[in-house]
Amino acid sequence: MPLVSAFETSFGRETNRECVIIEIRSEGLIGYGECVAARDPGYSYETAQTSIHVIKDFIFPLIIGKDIKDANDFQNKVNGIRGHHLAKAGVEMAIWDLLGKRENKSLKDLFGGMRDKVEVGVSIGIQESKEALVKTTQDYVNQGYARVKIKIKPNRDVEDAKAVRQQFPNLRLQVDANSAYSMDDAKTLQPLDDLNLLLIEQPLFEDDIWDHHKLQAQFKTPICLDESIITPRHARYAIEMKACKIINIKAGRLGGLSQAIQTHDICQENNIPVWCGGMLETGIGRASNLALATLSNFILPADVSASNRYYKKDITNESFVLNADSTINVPTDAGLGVTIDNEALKSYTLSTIKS
Ligand code: OSB
Ligand code: MG
Repeated sequence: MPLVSAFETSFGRETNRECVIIEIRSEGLIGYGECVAARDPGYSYETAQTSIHVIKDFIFPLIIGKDIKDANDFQNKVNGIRGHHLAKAGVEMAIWDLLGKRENKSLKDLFGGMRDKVEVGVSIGIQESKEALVKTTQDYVNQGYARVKIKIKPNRDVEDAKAVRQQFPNLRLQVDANSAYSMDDAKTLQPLDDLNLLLIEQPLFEDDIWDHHKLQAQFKTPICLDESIITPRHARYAIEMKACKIINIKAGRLGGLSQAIQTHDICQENNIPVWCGGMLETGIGRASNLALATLSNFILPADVSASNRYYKKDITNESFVLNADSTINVPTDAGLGVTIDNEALKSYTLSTIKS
């Protein structure tokens, strides 16, 4: 699916998104899920192709024709498959959609969510120049986004952030390094500490927690972990090690919505605020993110922007729009609460695999 604008991070540049959509049929109902793996192993070691392999050859054989009570039952069945959280989460999403449709309840209600709209922000990729970044930021601020995240990488960090801060003194602003720094070059980030940022997301290695602890001790700005938190246990480790003050929750990275909810709860018990991350999802994954972000400890704005920030034509009939108060409404229909635009889906489809 062609992105409306290319999305550049410290690990690469995406202009088209390869999406894996999962459809599960059960009891006369159809459930949809989205696996958020990308074409390339940049954010995660998983790719669209590895997720197809793992889902088809390992996950589906464990669940097809079996009675699955709920998401926990699903997690128990796939417990023997190590890693591959993005693949598992895509399938779990489809199961939640089915559960909601069977109970005639929205995911928000199944989760016990407490809001009907979610405060959101926009994630801006690395731009050609800091001038271009300021202009892009202005465009999104004009559209009504009240919180902006900018992607940074070495040599495109402090000056970029300063330029945006100078132009927008009161904007809620945060940065995301996607693991681009080592402890040595993280010293160059110190001036970020004076820019009144909401948080600095994942500066160090994707599998690190301990060095983030050391870095957090040197910053008054909260460090937020994304890539490093791959299970609820990792959230506990990070909290016990004081490696961060905020956690970004993505159901994909954590292996499913059930695991995302557990992580949310652990953070809440420890007074660590969370927010919902995004993976440039289609309308399917976006609906899932919005439902998740209705839980009470999702305190900071979500990386869930309006549909038109990502795709000209999405694969759901519903599109998500930004309200004047920088929120997006949470779907209320059963399950994910979205329907598939089959024509759009067909037009984008590269291959279909049936099990
Ligand atoms: O690190 O949060 C990230 C997109 C792809 C991979 C990693 C990340 C992101 C985003 C996009 O920041 C957020 C969005 O979906 O709007
Ligand atoms: Mg991130």
